[in-house]
Amino acid sequence: MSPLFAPSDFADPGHGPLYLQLGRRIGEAIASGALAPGDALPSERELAALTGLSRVTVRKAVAALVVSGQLVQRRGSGTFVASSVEKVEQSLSQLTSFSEDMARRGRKVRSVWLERGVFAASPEEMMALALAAGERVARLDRLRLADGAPLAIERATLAESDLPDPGKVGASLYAALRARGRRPVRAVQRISAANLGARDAELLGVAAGVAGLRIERISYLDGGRALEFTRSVYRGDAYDFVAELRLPQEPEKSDA
Ligand code: 16G
Repeated sequence: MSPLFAPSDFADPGHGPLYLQLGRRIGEAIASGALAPGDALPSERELAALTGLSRVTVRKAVAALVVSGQLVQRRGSGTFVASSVEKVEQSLSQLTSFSEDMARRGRKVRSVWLERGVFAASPEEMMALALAAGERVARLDRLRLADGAPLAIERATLAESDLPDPGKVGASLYAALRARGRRPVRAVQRISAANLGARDAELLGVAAGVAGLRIERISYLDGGRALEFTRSVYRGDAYDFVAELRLPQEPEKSDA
């Protein structure tokens, strides 16, 4: 890797501040594949020695690439080239599950359970699911991966009466609900921008503070009752949500 960081070209002030020159060189190495996703970057001290630049300059260059999402820092183990993910184009007009969406694309789903159990409902959960006082809820928090790449963290809540034993849910929540005769038929989804906090970013394999999408879904049963309240954080670089828009129907003009 060392020829990438040979000191010779860094002295030319015509190429802008030194930290930008180094950042550019690392960015180019990632773009050309000379540095592959998951590769470890030399330590700050090693980079300074290889390039002849000061550690302050090296630190500034690395920090800028972490903020732009090209590098990730893992506490205690160093700095790595961020894993690139294939973008998922997701329609906003179909009520589908993560498992169905990925199966349709031929991608292999895996989930890591972060929390699963029955708890007292929070005021927000009570409101969203229109629960009676004292009703308990099943919570299922998962990190969701496709072909090994973490894409989203989903935190689902349902009334305990709709899902008394969350421990029995297997790979798909919607499959488990269907098996209980509770299939959501309609959902309202709210999407907003979010900068990822440290814990969510670490789970998703990106730098803290990078852009993500916060999604809230309330899904309803045939009859109109709210069934599922899910708060998710999606990787901003992994998803394109697509909505089809049509002209509103003009009211018919009468000749009178
Ligand atoms: C989707 C839904 C989520 C639902 C999950 C079920 C969004 C933003 N979220 O990811 O609300 O709980 O599917 O997936 O679309 P599963 O059946 O694979 O567990």
